[in-house]
Amino acid sequence: MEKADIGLIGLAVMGQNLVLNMNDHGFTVAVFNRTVSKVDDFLQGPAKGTRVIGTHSIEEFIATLKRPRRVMLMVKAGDAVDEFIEAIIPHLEPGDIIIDGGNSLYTDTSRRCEYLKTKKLLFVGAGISGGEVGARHGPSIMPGGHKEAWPHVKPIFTAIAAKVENNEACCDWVGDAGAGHYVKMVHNGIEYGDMQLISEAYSLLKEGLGVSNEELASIFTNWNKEELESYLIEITSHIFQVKDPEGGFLVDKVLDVAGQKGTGKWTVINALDLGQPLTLIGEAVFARCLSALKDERVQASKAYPMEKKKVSGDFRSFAESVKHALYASKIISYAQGFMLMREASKAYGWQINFGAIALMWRGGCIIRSRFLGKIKEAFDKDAKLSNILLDPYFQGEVKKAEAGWRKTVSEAALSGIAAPCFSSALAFFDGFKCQRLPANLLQAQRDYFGAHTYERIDRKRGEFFHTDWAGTGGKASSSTYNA
Ligand code: 2AM
Repeated sequence: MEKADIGLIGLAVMGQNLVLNMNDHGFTVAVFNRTVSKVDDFLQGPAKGTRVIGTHSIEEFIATLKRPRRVMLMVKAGDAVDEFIEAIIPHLEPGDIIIDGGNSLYTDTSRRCEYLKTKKLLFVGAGISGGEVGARHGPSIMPGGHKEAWPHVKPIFTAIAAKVENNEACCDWVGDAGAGHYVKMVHNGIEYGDMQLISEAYSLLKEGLGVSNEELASIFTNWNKEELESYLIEITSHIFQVKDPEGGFLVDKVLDVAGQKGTGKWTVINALDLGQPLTLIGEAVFARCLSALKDERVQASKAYPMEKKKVSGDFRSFAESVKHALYASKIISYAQGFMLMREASKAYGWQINFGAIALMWRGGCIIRSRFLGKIKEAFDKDAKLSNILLDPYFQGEVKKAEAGWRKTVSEAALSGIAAPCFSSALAFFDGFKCQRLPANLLQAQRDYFGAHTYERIDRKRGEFFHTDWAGTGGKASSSTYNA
């Protein structure tokens, strides 16, 4: 009997589509599922006429695999992954490989890596993005874990992944332990930021300038031919054109309450844990939270009525400014995202390959864009690049967009249109490029009430001083406060 190149457990849509994608690329795949009847449904349905091998027990499944055995799990994140790992371990031999392609939390992946090492098995946690269509025709795949497994997984993953210029696959080794699933989580966080930025541009054009849906579609179509070219800009231009069968445009009928499944939140929690200023994604998560307070917002809009004030300046030049604000803010968001991943790589000892991340996100996934090609180029030029904002190309881009960005943020403030991500991106930029922040005063306050000490600009770093500020002229007594 023909042996399978890889086995896949979990025949929900993502699993099925990955199997069909592997089959298209010449790999023989064995499949198994907890509810065994789904194996036959799959073989008689979507997999009919393919070389896919259906199996009806774990024993039969494992027996069909070539060695080293490659077992990919596409099951629900959480306990189901651990349960299947336990179920297959007794049937595996040292050097066999388990791949988790589900939406696992990176900390679980790191834990499983350590555990499976004790069993002499190799483990790969692969973040997979692109949804059902991506899985079928070319997803972005972000694998991490035990690097010894990579040569055995690489031919399959690079064959089925999305391809960009020069037929480069949107899949490369990310780093050790939970790095693959971590990078997928940050991808989702960045997606939150990109979507909110687009929504702020929409709001300023619509509320501030009174642009119609037809004009919005045309503006976004044009933006999609330039540096902002991306999947999200493209689908946005389509959304503006869709009519409601009951009349008018569908986008105008959609309730302004955004849901979330939590990956943005987890990214921001991790940024707080690592002390990284991931302000833009933070604002994007909070913007969704604010949108959910619909009833309170309706009440508050009556308490604070505001005369609708159009932004100043002509249509064309303001639309151009908004484009610049969107582009510059996007650069800030990615700079912050890469700062976070750099810190995670250091803190968790993961050896993350940053150029590879830009390549993996370049195609196949929701945030795919021309822009990520430029980030890839920046890391190709300088693999040790400390910050995207210090790359000469992006410096030039930010400088070109800066005036329009500032104009947009000030017009938003003057006309009372919320633009939290545009504004916080600018605040971050101004802080990041500021040689001397007012943190001297803040640290003085900390020393005043809490004797937290301070360093001096005229002494070497690491030397700490404390002053009895009240005793040297300050009026309030430090003993009054006990913060
Ligand atoms: P099922 O078809 O038997 O429900 C996505 O939900 C995939 O994960 C499906 O293949 C599903 O199997 C599987 N799955 C969900 N929960 C599971 C569990 N607790 N144990 C094993 N497989 C599970």
